[in-house]
Amino acid sequence: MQKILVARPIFPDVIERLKQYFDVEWNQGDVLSTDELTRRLADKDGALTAGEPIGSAVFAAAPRLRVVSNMAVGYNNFDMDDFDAANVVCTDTADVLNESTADFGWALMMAAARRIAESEHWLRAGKWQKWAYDSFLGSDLYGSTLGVIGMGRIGQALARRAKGFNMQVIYHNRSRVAPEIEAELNAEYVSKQDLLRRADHVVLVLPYTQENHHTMGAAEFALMKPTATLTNIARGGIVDDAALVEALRSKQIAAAGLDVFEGEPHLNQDLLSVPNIVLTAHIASATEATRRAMANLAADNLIAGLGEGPRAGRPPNPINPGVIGKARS
Ligand code: 8YV
Repeated sequence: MQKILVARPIFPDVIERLKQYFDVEWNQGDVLSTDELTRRLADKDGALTAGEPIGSAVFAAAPRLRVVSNMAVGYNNFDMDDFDAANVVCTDTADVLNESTADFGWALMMAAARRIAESEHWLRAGKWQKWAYDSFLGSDLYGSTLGVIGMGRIGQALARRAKGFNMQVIYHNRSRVAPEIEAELNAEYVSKQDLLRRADHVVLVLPYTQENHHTMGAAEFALMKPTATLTNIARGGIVDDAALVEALRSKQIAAAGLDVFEGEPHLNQDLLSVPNIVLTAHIASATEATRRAMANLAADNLIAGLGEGPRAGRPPNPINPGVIGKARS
C-alpha cells in the first residue's frame, strides 16, 4: 500500500475513505512545523495539506512524494516552480466552496457597512440606555456600487448576488472576463484606481501572489470614499494591515471586514483596538456542507492522483496537470 500523510485533523469518515486505499498517517495534533512536516513526508507517496508551505526542501527529503492535495482553493503555500521541477502533482478544492465563500463575503460586507459587530460589542458591554437617532449610522448596500477586485469564480458568485440589492457592479481583474459573463452580472470592467474612487463597498477576492502583495495600502485607501467599506475574504498580505488600521482610525474609510490577515493566526494587535472593523477567523468556506465537500474533494484528488480508485490517474482538480504521469525528479 502507498503511504500518505494527512497533515491536519479532518472529518474522520474522510480518513476512513483514504484508508481503503492507503496506509494513512494522520496528524490530529497541532499544525506541523516545516521541519516536522518534512520529516514525516520522507517515506510518503502523497499528502493532504491545508496551507502548509511546500517546495524544494520538502521534495529533496521526500523522494517518493508524487501528489500533494491542498484542502483549499488558494495554493499560495505551494512553490509551483518547485512542484513542476520535481514533477509533483498538486491539486486544490476549487469550485465546491464558491457559494459559501460568496455568501460569507456578503455577511462581512453587510456587517461592516451596518456596524453589526460594533453595535453588538456595545450592547454586550451594557452600554445601551436609550434609542438614539444617530446610533451606529452605517452606509447602505441597496442601490450602492459594489467594487469587486478579483473576478474569478468566487468574485462572480459574489457579484451575482448584487442584483437583489440593486447594486451597480464594477470590477477589476488581471484580465476582463468573457462578455457574456459581464452581461450576466451587469458588471463593468474598470481600472483599479477607478474602482477605488467609485465603489461604496470594495471586496477582495483575488489570489495571493507576489504581485498582489499589499494590493491595498495607504495609497489605495487614500483613493476610497470616506463612506466606503473594504472586505477581504481572499488572503492575508493582499491588504497592508498596518495601513488599514491607520485608514480606519483616521476615518479615511468607514469600515472594514477581514476574514484573513497578514501572518495569521497571529494578528497585528492594533486591529483589535479599532472599533469600525469586523474580524473573523478565516471561516469564509466554513459551512458543514462545504467543508465536507472540500475534504472529500481533497481525498478524491489524492486517491486519483496516486493512481487509485475509479478516476485513477485523473485527479479532478490538478493545478499542474502537465506533470501527471511524469517520473519524480
Ligand atoms: C481553506 C481558503 O479552508 O480555500 C481556501 O483557499 O482560504 C479556505 O477555504 C483554508 O485555506 C485552509 O486550507
